[in-house]
Amino acid sequence: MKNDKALKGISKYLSYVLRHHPGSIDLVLDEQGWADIDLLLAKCAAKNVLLDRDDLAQLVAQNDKQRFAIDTVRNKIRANQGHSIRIDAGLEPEVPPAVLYHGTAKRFLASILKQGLQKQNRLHVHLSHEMDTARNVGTRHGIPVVLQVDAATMQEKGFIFYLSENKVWLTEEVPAQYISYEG
Ligand code: HQG
Repeated sequence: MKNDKALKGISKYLSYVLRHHPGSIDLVLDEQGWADIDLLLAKCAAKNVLLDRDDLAQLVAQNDKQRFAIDTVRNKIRANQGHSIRIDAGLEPEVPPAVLYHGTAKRFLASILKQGLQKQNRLHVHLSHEMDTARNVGTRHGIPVVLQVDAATMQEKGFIFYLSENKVWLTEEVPAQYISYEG
């Protein structure tokens, strides 16, 4: 069993590898973003990152945001969302709540209100059902601002929303006319 601090380190490392840079440890993901667990552990070991299957099981079970999933036969692991590399997570369109939130930093506000929310390096714009979650995401970037997204109207107009396994709402972009904020 690893302690919380060690698990957080592993979570960050595996987020980096499984969402953005599998090539950094010479790993190849399949089209759905899955990594073979034995291969992943061997490649991590080659970089002196020592993990075993129990660590991964603990990580999946205890991760605060359910960032990772292990397949039913326990051979493969993947990140649930947040990728910059192109993978097909097999997400089906879902009807979003009428309002979704996006947390960002104050310094991005002018640009966002002009250009809308862009997915930047990731595959999607990330939105959340809860304002508090959005505020925490914003804090990662600086002084937080929570934007309100009129998801109901977007959906009516044909924008597609997905819900990741760990309950993050995802969409391609949010044009500025659907964004509002207080303050
Ligand atoms: C901003 C975490 C200027 C956008 C979280 C954000 C999330 C613009 C930043 C997940 C812009 C991109 C993703 C525009 C968007 N002009 N800035 N037109 N459009 N931005 O990290 O949503 O802990 O790629 O507001 O919980 O912050 O890693 O996206 O500030 O779900 O599991 O560009 O990462 O999950 O930043 O975070 P990011 P995000 P984990």
